Amino acid sequence: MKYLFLMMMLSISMSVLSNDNTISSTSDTSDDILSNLHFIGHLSPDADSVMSAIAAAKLYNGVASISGKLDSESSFVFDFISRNKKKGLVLPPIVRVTDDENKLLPEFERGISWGLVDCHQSAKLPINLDINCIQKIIDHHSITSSLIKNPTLKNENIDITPRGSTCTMLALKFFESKKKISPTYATILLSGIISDTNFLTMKATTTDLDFKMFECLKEIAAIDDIKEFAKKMFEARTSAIEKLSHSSSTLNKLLLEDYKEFQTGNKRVALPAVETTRALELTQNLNLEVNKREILLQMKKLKEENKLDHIFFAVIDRMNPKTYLFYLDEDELLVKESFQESPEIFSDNIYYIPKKNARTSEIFAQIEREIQNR
Ligand SMILES: [Mn+2]
Repeated sequence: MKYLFLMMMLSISMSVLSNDNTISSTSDTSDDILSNLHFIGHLSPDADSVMSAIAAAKLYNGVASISGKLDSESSFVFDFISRNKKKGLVLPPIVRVTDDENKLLPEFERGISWGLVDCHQSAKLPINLDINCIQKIIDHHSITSSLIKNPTLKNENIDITPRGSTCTMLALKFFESKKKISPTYATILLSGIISDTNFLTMKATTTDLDFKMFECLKEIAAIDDIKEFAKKMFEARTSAIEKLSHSSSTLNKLLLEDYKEFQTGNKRVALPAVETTRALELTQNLNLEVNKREILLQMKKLKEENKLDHIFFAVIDRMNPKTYLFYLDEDELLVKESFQESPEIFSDNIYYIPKKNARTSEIFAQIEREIQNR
């Protein structure tokens, strides 16, 4: 019965796939060059990049790798798998290939062929990773001009298709290849989808295929209460973030938790952000005088060190999308004018943006429009 349901779901998703305009090739070649690839996601990994590296390694007989420290959501998923051994879940292997400075360890610098998941830009990879050794790319982010240029990377080995998560793309590839997905790998793939689509609530990026793959995987995974699972995953991230906010000596790490820089015209803008299920509580804590002073000091430091024109720090709520935006004095006018339609001062140097589905990219788009209008 379950199998029949899966096949039904899959035939629906196949028709969706053939009707939309993906830029990718869906046939995966079985070149020699593709055997034993090390699959790797972006630096500062999130659950989607970790889980898609694990899934791709399974699907293509490669090695799952991680650049940087395991994030708190992925670590929750690994704990969940370990706790559910009796249900047949088995912890999949993954190798950390970088040191604490985010550089590839010497043994991974040469003689390794890489498969990229969840990213297609060299700026998001360890600085000493040779891009000429990248032989495959699977990414759900919209294609940018900074797509890696490697003459030996064949077009048919690049799949960049806008989806809610890379795990959605890999789930489809599993089903298409008719390889069996075990409950462990269904859990792995589900976790990536849950994290990147914010449990399928991220309207701007979540596609029909994300919903369909989610349903198919849910049938296979050994998770009793998927909603509770998602909630606990987000809680794990929230507690890790809150821990960093408890002492002024770790507040700088909070800014580096998800640090992103953007270029607009000749202006360089950084928008570090944290996503939490308790954004108001976190912001109230960060608004305490000693904490706020430290946050603003660290922002100034980053601005100088990275030669930025502007820097903002966003605390984003995952459950009821809204954002608290920290800004430096000199950017007060820019922020005010960027968010004219819903301005609200939470406190000095903190703006409250009651916007649905706030993401760093949307916040940046608002600021970028204002910078360009100046
Ligand atoms: Mn992703």
